[in-house]
Amino acid sequence: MKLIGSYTSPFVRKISVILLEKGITFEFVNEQPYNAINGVAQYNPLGKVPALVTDEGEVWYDSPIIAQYIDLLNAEPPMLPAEPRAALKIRQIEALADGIMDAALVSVREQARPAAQQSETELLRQREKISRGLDTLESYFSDGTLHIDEMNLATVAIACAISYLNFRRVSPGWCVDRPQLVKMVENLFQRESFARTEPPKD
Ligand SMILES: N[C@@H](CCC(=O)N[C@@H](CS)C(=O)NCC(=O)O)C(=O)O
Repeated sequence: MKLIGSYTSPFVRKISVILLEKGITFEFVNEQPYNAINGVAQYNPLGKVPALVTDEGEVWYDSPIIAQYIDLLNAEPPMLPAEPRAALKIRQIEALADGIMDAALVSVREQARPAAQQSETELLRQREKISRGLDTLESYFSDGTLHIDEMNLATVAIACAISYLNFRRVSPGWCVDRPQLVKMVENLFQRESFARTEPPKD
């Protein structure tokens, strides 16, 4: 199976981590979706990574669908609970973590524009999404929805989102007053799957 992606994308990292944790062999095809010329659209008409190509030639996108496809392969450990409603909750938290990645990505793209064209209002809007999202994630540890020593689709997605905030220096104070999030991601960052997928330094 082939994973089409870039080494800096948090969405791609989520999928790489899941494949590594499950011991599923894959070939990484490095594509830069923001380059003027790139090969991503032949896999995903939206021109976004990740895309997954199976050995049978079937193509899956976007990252939540790829994660669900991988879980159907029944390789251990499962990333979703067996009970459908509990699984739906984990997938909702994955969506929240993905939304934080989206907001961080928009911020990074906005800040890459010439200073005179950047919108402070837009940057603030994105920062607020990230902040509200992180507060909600912290509350899931306080109310027992998530546990700091747990690895599932939600916690992997959260760790990838937070690692991207660190990598791009978006919301650098994210860890203030969110002690359980800090502990959870520190646990996951120690795993080989995270060490092997660390984004390259610019
Ligand atoms: N919802 C998508 C988001 C993927 C995404 O935004 N990927 C970025 C890289 S981090 C991308 O390929 N952007 C290219 C573009 O927007 O044209 C997913 O979960 O896979």
